[in-house]
Amino acid sequence: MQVLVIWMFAVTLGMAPTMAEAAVEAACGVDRYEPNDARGRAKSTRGKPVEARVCGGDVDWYYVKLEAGTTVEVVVEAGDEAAVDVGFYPPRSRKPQGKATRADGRVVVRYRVTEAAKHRIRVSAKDGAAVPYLMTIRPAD
Ligand SMILES: [Ca+2]
Repeated sequence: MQVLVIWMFAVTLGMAPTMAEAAVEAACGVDRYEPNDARGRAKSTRGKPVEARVCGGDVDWYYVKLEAGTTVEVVVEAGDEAAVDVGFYPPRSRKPQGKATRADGRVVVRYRVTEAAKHRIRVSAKDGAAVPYLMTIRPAD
């Protein structure tokens, strides 16, 4: 009882995760890129494939530095192309850009880079279930 009261007090002060937040983390599991739930907390892909997971209530933000004049593909393999959404955000863009295709368990977003800068990627789940995925960013051929 005493622990519950202390926890409720901590939640009230915004110090402890609420039940809903704790449930989301438990359902998704924690991957090495968390916390990355907001655009301002986007994590670098470090030029490597990203293995992570999303679920309802958890979104993942990443950034990657790209050179102007190249066309890139962001490939998110999730086993089911209908399970995830992928948004590609050039600098200052509030709306996702690029051409997305869904097939073979993958979502691919293709974009021609016009500015050498950080570009951001948002991965989210279509519904509540946890979705593990592998994301790679590669030059389009
Ligand atoms: Ca996240």
